[in-house]
Amino acid sequence: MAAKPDHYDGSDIQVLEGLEPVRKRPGMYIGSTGPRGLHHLVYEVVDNAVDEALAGYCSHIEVTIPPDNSITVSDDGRGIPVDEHPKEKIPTVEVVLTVLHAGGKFGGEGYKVSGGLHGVGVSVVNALSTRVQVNVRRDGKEYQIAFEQGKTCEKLHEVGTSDHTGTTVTFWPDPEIFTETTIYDYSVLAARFREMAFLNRGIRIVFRDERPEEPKENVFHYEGGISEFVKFINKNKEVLFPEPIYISGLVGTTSVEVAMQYNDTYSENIFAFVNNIHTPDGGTHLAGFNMALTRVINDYGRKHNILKANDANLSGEDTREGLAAIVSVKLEDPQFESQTKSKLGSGQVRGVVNDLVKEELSTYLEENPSVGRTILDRCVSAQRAREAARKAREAPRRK
Ligand code: 28F
Repeated sequence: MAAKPDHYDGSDIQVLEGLEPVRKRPGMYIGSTGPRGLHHLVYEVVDNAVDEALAGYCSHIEVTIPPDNSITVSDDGRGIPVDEHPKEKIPTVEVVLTVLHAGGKFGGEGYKVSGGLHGVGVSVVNALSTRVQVNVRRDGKEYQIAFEQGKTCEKLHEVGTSDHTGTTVTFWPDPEIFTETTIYDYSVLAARFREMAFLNRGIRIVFRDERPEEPKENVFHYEGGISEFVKFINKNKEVLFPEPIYISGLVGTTSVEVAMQYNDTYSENIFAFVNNIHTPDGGTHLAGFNMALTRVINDYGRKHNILKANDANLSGEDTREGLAAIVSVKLEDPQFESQTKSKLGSGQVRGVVNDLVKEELSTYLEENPSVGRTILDRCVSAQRAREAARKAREAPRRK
């Protein structure tokens, strides 16, 4: 007879409460129960497959919308473990699906690069679905387990043998929760899957819509990663040099990737991400990039006498005009500034990105003087145009 626990810790309480809190306040977990929340459910499941890919065990992810109102995500990873969970005495896969935040990585084997929900876990999807069915291919067998509104309705059982491994999750969003709509928008999902493929070079996401109205299929796979992302942004524009500049580095457990390429427009298209989450309000990663960019371009201009001694320094705006760039950082336990998690607050990232970009970009320009020259000319002309516009605004109005 196991000794009665004389204390309950967080996870016990979580198991006791089950997933009721999620159904009571879904907005707390998925932001909203409108279309955005509906799509977040898919991102949460796909993110777990992407995590398995980033851990190096999966390369192929398939997302299918069958004619009924479900959605299926499949990967060729190791398969969620089915052994009995040491503490909960039920299969691990059942713990992952029924205990809040249980899907997090065990041990130090990499960290969860979560998506828009910031890794609340697939148990949230379970709570907000009328049915979830999970098939695990592992140890030469295929297992199945199913849930209704987060509660196990079919215990784990073998359904056959399998010569490959992986996980498949099919879920039917609950119309009691998603009262506005439970119909998926293909283009919204496709845009996010394309972004995930750009941000995680090499992964392949096959997306199929089998609904009769408009059956279609897209494959998102970019070996060039964020350099291809920048080319995609510059697709219909004239670019100042053919290949985006690519910078990457790993400082401790923080990985930094930057791709940048100037085009001939006056707009600035710089997008920053943390663990694959878009941070529209920027933050320390973007600040580190902007600081380094302006510093390196000014230093290069001075060193090669393109900026004369009495020329004013180029401003941040001058150096970002016409720039398409992706700044993507991946780190453990990122600190966000705002509740909407749209701005990165982690202080040390600013210095990490700044040092890396300063080092790598200045080396790149020294090794590619024609690109260096082109960028300086572009920024100096931006500065002159801004200066002329300022003078025109300040000129006394003629009578
Ligand atoms: C269709 C969505 O969810 N794929 C997943 C894995 C693989 C492992 C795992 C997932 C370890 C114990 C917490 C397998 N073998 N696709 C997915 N693939 N979760 S989710 O482990 C879960 C953690 O519980 C896995 C060895 N280590 C990890």
